[in-house]
Amino acid sequence: MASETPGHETQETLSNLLSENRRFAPPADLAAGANVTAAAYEEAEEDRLGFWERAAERLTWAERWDTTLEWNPPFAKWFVGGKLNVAYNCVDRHVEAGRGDKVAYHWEGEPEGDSRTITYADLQREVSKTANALEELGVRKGDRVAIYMPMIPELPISLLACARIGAIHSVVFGGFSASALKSRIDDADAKVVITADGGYRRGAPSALKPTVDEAVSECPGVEHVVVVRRTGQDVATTDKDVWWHDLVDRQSEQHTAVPHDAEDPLYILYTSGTTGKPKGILHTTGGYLTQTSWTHQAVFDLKPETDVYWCTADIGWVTGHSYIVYGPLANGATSVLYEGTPDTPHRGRFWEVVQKYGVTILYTAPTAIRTFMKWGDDIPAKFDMSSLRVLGSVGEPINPEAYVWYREHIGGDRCPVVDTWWQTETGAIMISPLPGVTSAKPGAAMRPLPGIVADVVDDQANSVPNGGGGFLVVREPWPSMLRTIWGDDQRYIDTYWSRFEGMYFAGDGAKRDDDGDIWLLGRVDDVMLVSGHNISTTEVESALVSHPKVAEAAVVGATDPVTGQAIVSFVILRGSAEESDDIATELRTHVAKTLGPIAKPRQILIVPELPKTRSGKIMRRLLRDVAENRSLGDVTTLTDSSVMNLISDKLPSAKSED
Ligand code: 6R9
Repeated sequence: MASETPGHETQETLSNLLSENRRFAPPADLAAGANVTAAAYEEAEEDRLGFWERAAERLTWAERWDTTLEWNPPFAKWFVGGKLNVAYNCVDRHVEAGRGDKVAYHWEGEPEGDSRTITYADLQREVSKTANALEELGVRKGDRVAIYMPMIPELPISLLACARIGAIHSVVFGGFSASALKSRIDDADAKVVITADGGYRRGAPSALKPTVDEAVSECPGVEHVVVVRRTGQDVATTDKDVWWHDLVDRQSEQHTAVPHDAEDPLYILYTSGTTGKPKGILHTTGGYLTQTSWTHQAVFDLKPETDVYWCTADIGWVTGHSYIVYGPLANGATSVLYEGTPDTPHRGRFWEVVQKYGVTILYTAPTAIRTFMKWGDDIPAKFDMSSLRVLGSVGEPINPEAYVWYREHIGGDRCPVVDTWWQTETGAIMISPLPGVTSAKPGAAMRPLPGIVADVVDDQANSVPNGGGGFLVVREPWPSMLRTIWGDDQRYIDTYWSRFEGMYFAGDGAKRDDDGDIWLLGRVDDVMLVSGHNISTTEVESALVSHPKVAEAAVVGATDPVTGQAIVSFVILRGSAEESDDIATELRTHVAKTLGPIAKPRQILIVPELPKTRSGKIMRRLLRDVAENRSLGDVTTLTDSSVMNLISDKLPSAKSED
């Protein structure tokens, strides 16, 4: 029994309130021809390192490694002594194998009709030219290159050109401010920046270059700025600028890809974390490519000859690095690369793209799925999406209701949905169903992938029994793990390896259900302490989203004189639902019935939007400020800071009952 005293130490680490009985078995034909079967779990169990060695053998190595893993906790080296070139593995080897005419990317610009087809042979030419161009600018192995671009083909080409010469790329999402860009350029000490005049965003050209100029004016270490002409808008130029077309177009199409060490750095990607200065997550070469490519063909059952794969993330996020660029290209996949947003020029744009290219595998985020639910079932129903066969989700816990909607309205009730848990830090998928093996439960990430040793522990670092909740940890090193935080080993140790002795602490809460399957419960910083019970935001949000009138919900704990913290909910209604006086009561009763009275929200606020980061994660910290009537904290990573005004305006009408 948990203590009833607010703020007091409790027995239970995290409550397990939600129960879910639906299960979806893999489709028989998919299971029969699946790339990975249940045997993989046993193989990895018997010989974990041997399992990863076989995964690494899917790549082409110039020199084989001599030691699979060197583990000086918490510093790992994988495939020590091995040499390979990532760009060669992603591009050249497919051309050499006679697949040069195969499409690598169907690129779709935001303006309708603006598209390009890029084959593996095209990619080889473009990457080679770009590698030559960077070398002409003086970029050498180990140098850092900052990349700040829209979702155009030159973006993956730039990543691969850096990888080819062994320069370390640092992609900064094209929506970030000049100061965010400057601090990232500074931290990595980048000498070249690659950007564009602008990109298309919601139907209009949106400038990027002025932001770069502002940032670079305070970064004396930057020697050159390479600018792609995308929108053709007027741009001011500086003496560091060179147009991509002037520089790259005249380069030779030949470039020798020299092999790099398996542990040479591949890239830095900054994650903001909850507080303080962004962390430069460092990924290296051999282990990263091994795990991204293995997971990509396992989790999505990719058949490179026939599948058309589309990950809707931005390459500015890790999902784009691992599952638009490195994983799919290493596997010789054909992918869709889309520049724009889901509602431009209309709300059926994604489904139109699925229909146009015959997309078979779709990988998107819960925030997008809940938005589509809100817009209504009739929109996807207008398109032919019978080509789809596997659906994926990433970025946040997917509420069971959103999962079931995705399965039914996008997947036509025939496609398995894989809920993939991982992080910038993990580099690749860690916990996920396998579409040909797992009987998946809506809302559960299910089991660690073969070769991954993840666990849920209590605050004493003991594994929780089935039915218990706690902290998600990883007990053994994995090939694509971050190697450190760029320039700050101590912060790496403190952030990830100090909470629990000898374990990687992910910062997420999780539970193990009665079958031992894993459910993610949100960031532990967001957990609410109500009358001595630790309640996850995810479970209350999922209960709200299971009400037919609710499209999206975010909950936070606000200080309460009686219960320590009380649950305050922010709710977006579905397109068809009317806001009525009784709705708050109806929803509070619904949550109490679904999860028990302890989880009943004190307040329900109906809002038009929720504050989200640019990768679509809900920023509960800002909602806590609203719920506790504080002035707002840092809003710079919000997609749209005006949503906070819309939400604050709702506060006086907040309904508090009982
Ligand atoms: C890939 C990515 C990582 C955080 C992670 C967790 C949340 C991601 C999830 C999920 C529940 C999933 N997260 N996938 N939570 N279920 N399937 O998103 O990386 O941007 O670094 O975020 O996202 O909280 O810790 P990143």
